[in-house]
Formats: sequence, structure tokens, C-alpha cells
Amino acid sequence: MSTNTPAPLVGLVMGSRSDWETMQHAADKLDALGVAYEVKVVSAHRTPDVLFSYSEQAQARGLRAIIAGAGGAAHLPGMIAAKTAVPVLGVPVQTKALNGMDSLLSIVQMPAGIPVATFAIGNAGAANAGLFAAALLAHDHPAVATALADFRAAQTALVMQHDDPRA
Ligand code: RP5
Repeated sequence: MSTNTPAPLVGLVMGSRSDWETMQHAADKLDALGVAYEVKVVSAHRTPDVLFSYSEQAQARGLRAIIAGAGGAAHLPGMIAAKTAVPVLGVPVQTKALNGMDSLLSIVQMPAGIPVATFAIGNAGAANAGLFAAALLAHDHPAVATALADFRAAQTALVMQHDDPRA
């Protein structure tokens, strides 16, 4: 590993390799904004001990946000939040059986005291979780703040350049 690799500030975790198709949209945004992150499969149900150790070590390892995506009985974000003070951003993965409503409700309905910031189901939620993580970091990382402002300005310009839907 290169010694120039920056230490990750964001943990991008998911319950299964099958979640990557969705969660790569968070990675794309973090890449675009120059946010250092790591990617790992951590399953609440299949690797619970990994979930505990990952969560317990997150803050000391320098993570400042954890984006956690899961589908179905999506306990991953809530369980991570239960084990760390690092802010957890939950992404409900769109399931085949229930179209992601199961994932959404599993993540969003946290009991008072252990918050998870919950995003939209699927790709849009993953992308917005990446953007939100960057926004959390922006105050202490001016380069990220600039990249985020540039992204938003470019997005606005693109919409205005193509504001006739028939063209
Ligand atoms: C959850 O179960 C994962 O987050 C995934 O969305 C879902 C299905 O996992 P696989 O059976 O595809 O591995 O834990």
C-alpha cells in the first residue's frame, strides 16, 4: 500500500457484496469530491463480531462518518450506531421482495436515543449519503467544501442549460 494513501475519513459499509451495485453511487460521489474512504462488507447477521469490532474501532481509526447500506431486515446501520458515536448514515437497499420498503422501515424506525440519518431507498439515497458525508466533513476540510460547492454549481448550470425538456 502506498504511504501517500490518505487515511479514510468515511467508512462505506454494506451488508452484502450484492449491495455494491447500489452503494457504488455513494463511492462515486466521495471519489468526485476527493473524500478519502474505505469500503467493506460488514453483515449484522452473518458477521456480527466484525460489526462490533469495526464499530468500536471506528472513531479511534479516524472515521468521521459511516455510510451503511443494507437491505431486507436491515439492522446494520442501527447496530453500528449502537456501538459508535460516529454519525451513521443509513441507506435502504432496494429489495426484490418488497421493493425496499422493508429496508427503509428497518433503518428509519430507530428508538429515541440512537439516531441513524436515513436516506432514500436505492441509488438516490446512496448518492445523497455520499454528498451528506462530504457536507459533514466540509467545515474541517476546505478542499471538500470547495469540491462540494463546485459540484452544486455545476449541477445547477446543467439544469439551466437544458431547461426545455423537449430539446
Ligand atoms: C442484507 O441482506 C444485505 O444488506 C443485502 O441487502 C440482503 C441480501 O443479501 P444477499 O443474500 O444478497 O447476500 O443483509
